[in-house]
Amino acid sequence: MKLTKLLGLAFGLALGATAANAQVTLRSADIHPDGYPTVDAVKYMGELVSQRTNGRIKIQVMNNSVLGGEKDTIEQTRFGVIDMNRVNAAPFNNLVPQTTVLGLPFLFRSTEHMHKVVDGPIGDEILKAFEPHGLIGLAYYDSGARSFYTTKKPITKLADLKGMKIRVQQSDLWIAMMQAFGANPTPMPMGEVYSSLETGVVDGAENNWPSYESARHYEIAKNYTLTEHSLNPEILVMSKISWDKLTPEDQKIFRQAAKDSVVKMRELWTAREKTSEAKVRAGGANVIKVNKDEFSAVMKPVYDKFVTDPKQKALLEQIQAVK
Ligand code: BDP
Repeated sequence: MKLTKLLGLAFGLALGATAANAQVTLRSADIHPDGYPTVDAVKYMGELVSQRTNGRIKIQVMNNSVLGGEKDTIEQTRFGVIDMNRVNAAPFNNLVPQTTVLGLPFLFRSTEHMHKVVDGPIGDEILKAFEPHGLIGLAYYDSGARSFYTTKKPITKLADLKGMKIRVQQSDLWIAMMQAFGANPTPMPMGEVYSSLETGVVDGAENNWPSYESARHYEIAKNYTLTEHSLNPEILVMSKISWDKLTPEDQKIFRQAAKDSVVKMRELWTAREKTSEAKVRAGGANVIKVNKDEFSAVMKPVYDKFVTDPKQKALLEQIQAVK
């Protein structure tokens, strides 16, 4: 063998060795502040990945919307600018229509029902549907029940929503849902909601206890009406571009660590729902109970609009059949 060839071989080996031992840090986006359960769950996943790859791969959670609103970070994740992203299911609806069923109003009977669906074959099928769109679906995280909150007029019955300007997530499903409730939907990213409530651009919004609290919306929108109209989960995804750079062994480690982080997330979530509720009540929130049947009774147009093709119908029926 010629010396140059030998040298080349040695160089190649050295490169290979460095590549295998090299440290990689993957960036994961989240809009929530420090200490929010989704942020801590992905950090926990990062610890597991780091342990299981002997420190070769780390995950850095870039939260607090530093990488942008959810719609924008989803695009950046598809193009590999961001490696991972924890986003609510809603901003995925227009891109991955299979996610739409998860947000349908009054669909899940309970958190247990939702868990059974996302933990089983239906959940897997929906996660697989991300791949043609440049994303790898890794896990579902809890997001509790979403309820309305308003700055001025409290919602005590369905008729109160008539004509109210309500902020929604950027999803056609959510726009249609608000219209069916009789409200005037205003889609915008979460980061703009506080000032929109403050300046009267919107009369209200809707979210779970922890977001209502952590985004400090309860300070300006004091009426929290327990409609609990959706249990739409959070979804953790990875850029397919970043995914394809992992070895099959590392991909397995990622899948397992994501799965393990779900267990952690559920513990964190249950605790946080309680502390957030206590905090907003202590902060003077006016918590209102309503007759939920009155609200669910007007949701048929939403189902008619979004559960149209046979595949969506089958998916919905499977979800409803889960005991
Ligand atoms: C929160 C979700 C977050 C969404 C936010 C919203 O955790 O991903 O961005 O709602 O309403 O519950 O935009």
